[in-house]
Amino acid sequence: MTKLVSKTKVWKKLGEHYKHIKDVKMREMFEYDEDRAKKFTIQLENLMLDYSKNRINERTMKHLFRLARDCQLEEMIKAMFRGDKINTTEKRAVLHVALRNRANTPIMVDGKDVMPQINEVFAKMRDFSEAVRLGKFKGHTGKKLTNIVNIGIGGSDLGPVMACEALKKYWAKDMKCYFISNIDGTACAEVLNNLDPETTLFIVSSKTFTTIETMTNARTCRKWLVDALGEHAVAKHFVAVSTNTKEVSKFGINPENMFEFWDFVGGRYSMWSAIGLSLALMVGMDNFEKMLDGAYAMDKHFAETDLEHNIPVILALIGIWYNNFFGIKRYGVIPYDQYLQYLPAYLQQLDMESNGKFVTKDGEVVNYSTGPVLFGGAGTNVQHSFFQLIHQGTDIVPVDFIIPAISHNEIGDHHEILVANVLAQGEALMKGKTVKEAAQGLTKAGKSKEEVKELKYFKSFSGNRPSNTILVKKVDPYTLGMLVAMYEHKVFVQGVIWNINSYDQMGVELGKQMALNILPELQGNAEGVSHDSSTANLIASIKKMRK
Ligand code: G6Q
Repeated sequence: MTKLVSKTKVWKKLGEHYKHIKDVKMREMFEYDEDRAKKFTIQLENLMLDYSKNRINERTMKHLFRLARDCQLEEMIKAMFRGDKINTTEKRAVLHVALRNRANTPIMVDGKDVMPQINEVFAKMRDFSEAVRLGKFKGHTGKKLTNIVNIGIGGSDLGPVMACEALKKYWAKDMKCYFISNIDGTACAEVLNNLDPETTLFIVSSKTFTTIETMTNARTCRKWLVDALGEHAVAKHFVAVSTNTKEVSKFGINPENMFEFWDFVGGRYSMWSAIGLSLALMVGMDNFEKMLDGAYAMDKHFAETDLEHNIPVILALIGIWYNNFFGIKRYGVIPYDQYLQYLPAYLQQLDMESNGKFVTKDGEVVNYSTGPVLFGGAGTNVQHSFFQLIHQGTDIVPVDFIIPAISHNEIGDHHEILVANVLAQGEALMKGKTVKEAAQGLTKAGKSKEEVKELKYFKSFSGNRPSNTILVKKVDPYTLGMLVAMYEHKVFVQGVIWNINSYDQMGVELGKQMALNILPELQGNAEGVSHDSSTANLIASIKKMRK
């Protein structure tokens, strides 16, 4: 039996329903229904989702919940939390939720409870991070380790980068953290230039411990340290986070200084594991655990709340509505909080690597679009760059606005201005400005009749552009945990509906393999690798320029 969701009855119903709603203005829906905001707002503790500024009505949501049920979403949620091997291509459980299973109830994989090993690693992270923070675990020359450098890429980088920045206010005052990810030597050079080897601790974060970028960067950093302090210094300045003990030892890191994680934690879902060691060092294990508590609250909400009141489910279904029925294949995330500036980059990997798939779990090519292009940046900055297109471009771009009610830095009226802006953006996108209103505005501003005629179209806004507003009290560790878990589950729900495996990433492999073929050619000792004429010409030109 085919598992193409596009062949279901409810999919067709949604298609029919789309025809009725596509020309309806949200502005009018708000005018006709005083309770609209109330109806389409949902709150979990200090996180509130207002999804009323979407091109939906109650019927839309009813059909979408039916769609979710028909796709066995409720069963699939249970399967993930139970530890079933829902990563079908790699035959793995998907258990980032076990890392924040604060109730510590057993979760079984292959007949074994995974919780004891998770707790053991957290205890080791606590001991180590406290020892470093208190200056008990010192560098080779007896100095306190105050510079933390995480070496990792993709899922072993983006989470720690994002979370460390998000929780900067909680950093130990005398410590700083740095991230080296790109293979470009500049990434290493620019970090190492500023550091003193005696006070620097490197964390080599790599699930496989074979990733070329990370291992090359790690070797460069190792050499830098050994050149300054000698071979014996490595034990005090290098730790590893990995699943691969053998490779860690080979690199010269004592397995005692290795923090383990497991196959059931996907790279882009791993910031909750020891991959978050840089964060634990910077903010302390208590704060790290508060982040886990927040994620756990969202997990419980996701697993235990009916679909109609379930925040990640609602976000996911609205995304499907735009993607598959309006044909909108892009989506923006705009946090109005400087500390969350790297959240869009983090979510870009989470969403696009998880749901950028064209084959269903059953190996059938889909005939509907799956994951959208996700982009974003911090507000208000983005208002001064790509928001022009979001307001007046020909393409509709649904956005999520994220805003904390309270700032960590209440300086003058900065935060009030920030909040006023995010609210104004949502309202402006929804309402727009008709040509008539634009003309009236110009007349009121004293423009001549000719000027009004000339400018009224340029000054008009079609409106009816959707946004979600996610309001939180403050960006603290708990809230960050809630927010990230919310998006993880949203991605899960969409993957279930599209019937794709959100937990592999085979699409990144082809380019990697081809790079391995090209490398010896650039180094001048290649034999008979054939390329298209463009690639061959580029290789030749690079060699020529270097001469
Ligand atoms: C994430 C991906 C990918 C991965 C990196 C780093 O889900 O699998 O981004 O995290 O390729 O891999 P290693 O941790 O094995 O170095």
